[in-house]
Amino acid sequence: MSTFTITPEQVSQFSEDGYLMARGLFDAEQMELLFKIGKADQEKAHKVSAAVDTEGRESKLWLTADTDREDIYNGFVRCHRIVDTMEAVLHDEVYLYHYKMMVKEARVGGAWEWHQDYGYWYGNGCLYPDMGSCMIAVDGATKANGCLQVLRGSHKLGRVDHGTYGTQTGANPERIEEISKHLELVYCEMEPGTALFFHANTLHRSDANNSDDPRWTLICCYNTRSNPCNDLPGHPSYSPLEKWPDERIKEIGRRQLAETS
Ligand SMILES: O=C(O)CCC(=O)C(=O)O
Repeated sequence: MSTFTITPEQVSQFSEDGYLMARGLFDAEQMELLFKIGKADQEKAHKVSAAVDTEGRESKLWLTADTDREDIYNGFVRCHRIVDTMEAVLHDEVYLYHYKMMVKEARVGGAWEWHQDYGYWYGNGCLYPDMGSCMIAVDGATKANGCLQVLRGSHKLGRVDHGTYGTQTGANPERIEEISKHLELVYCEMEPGTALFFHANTLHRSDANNSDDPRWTLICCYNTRSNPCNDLPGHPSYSPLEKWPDERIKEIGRRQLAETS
């Protein structure tokens, strides 16, 4: 399979913008395996929980920090093309903080309010915002089905005050209004297999899904080794992450799919 190595220009772009889009980071077979296994996964379906948006709609996800299994999710969260990229943009060794499937179903999936992930993770005792996420499109993500939106360069603002909006942790709306006058709003439309790396202080949100198309994304979140953090369920403190060759995604995925079908 093809290799992916982030270039120095892309590292600079991440430092400037607070995010980096890697189009086609994963190929069609990798994505078909994740799609089929993820959508049929009854164990994870039972773990789905909802955060309610300000309109009362449910934004659903499952989240885990489980690294004990040799499954397709671990194939993704441990793969070099994600972990090496994250280490390059965060300038440190990273470990897995958790991973989650954002389950934005057609017609019913709710919105995510403006926030920084560090708005959530600050409360977990993470001392620095030196953390990041990689969002992988499982379905195509478009404006119509509620793709991620980011404010370009917002990671440079530092941590914005957060409160509770619906049942979500959200950034202060007056502050967002002011920031929006100055920073560009970018809709991150993504084909399946495209990945978006973004900094923990990058302001982001997404609309509710009013379309007929589901919008599932797998988000792999990492903390840096030198960032002290409380050891909480689903939000662990440092333990080394063994990286796996990218080829393992297909090896594991083919086996897992055969076992489950
Ligand atoms: O799935 C989305 O649209 C938003 C996800 C998000 O904001 C998050 O996980 O921090």
